[in-house]
Amino acid sequence: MSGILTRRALITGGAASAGLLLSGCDQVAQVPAFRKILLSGDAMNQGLQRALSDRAALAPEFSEAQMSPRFRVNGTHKPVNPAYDALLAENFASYRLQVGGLVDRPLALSLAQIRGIPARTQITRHDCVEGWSAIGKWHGPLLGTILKAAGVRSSARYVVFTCADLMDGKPYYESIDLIDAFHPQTIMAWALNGHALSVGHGAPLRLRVERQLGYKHAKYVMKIDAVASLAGIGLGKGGYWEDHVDYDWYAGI
Ligand SMILES: Nc1nc2c(c(=O)[nH]1)N[C@H]1C(S)=C(S)[C@@H](COP(=O)(O)O)O[C@H]1N2
Ligand SMILES: [Mo]
Repeated sequence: MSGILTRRALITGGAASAGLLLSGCDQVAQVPAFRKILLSGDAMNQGLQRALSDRAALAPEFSEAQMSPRFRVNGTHKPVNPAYDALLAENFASYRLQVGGLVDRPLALSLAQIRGIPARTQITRHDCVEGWSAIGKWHGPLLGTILKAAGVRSSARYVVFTCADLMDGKPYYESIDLIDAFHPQTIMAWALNGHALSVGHGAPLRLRVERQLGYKHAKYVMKIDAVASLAGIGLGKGGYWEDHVDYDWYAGI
């Protein structure tokens, strides 16, 4: 076995493959081939290496006692989208997370399959640029585990999230680079504070990218695409707010 996750391992989710997934995702950041992709080419220099090691730092995690009594809902409270209504009406039974773009093995994962992937639980602080924060306990598989299963091609540089809520008739979207995508705290969360995500918090699945500001944490994620460039996404700045209100694309804190 090469150590690269197979789609079968992800989908069968048995005990043996679960162990494989777990060890696989722990190792992702260390995999020499992967680091080589990140550091290849002309950009390889000391400054980049320093940036990379800083960016591998972990966001603070908190104790249960520090959790906020209430976690505010912000942005979309409920997508106004008949397709989303239909999914919600059957409790997301026919929801499929599409994983595509520059991948060798496109995936369409049901919620049951996603819930079968070994998950991480993390109590972190969410910081919204609108001036509020909340500490909550998020649970879900590493985005890196899913991307490994899909086989992200070496030509990819970013992952783009397409959401179910429509802004001016078009889906909300966000993007992060592969460093954040494979960060050990970047998860696709399906639970908050021990309960399946509410509609307000992005049911059935939302991104947690813990070292970045709140608007990067895409809710209602329907599709994840690996891409080489953000030029063709929305208006080209990589996210709805980046394109429309001039928020920074890199919202690392
Ligand atoms: N799809 C989608 N994702 C989104 C938003 C949104 O409006 N639509 N708002 C963003 C902003 S600005 C914040 S602060 C958080 C809020 O997440 P919460 O509602 O779970 O607190 O979601 C982010 N992700
Ligand atoms: Mo926000």
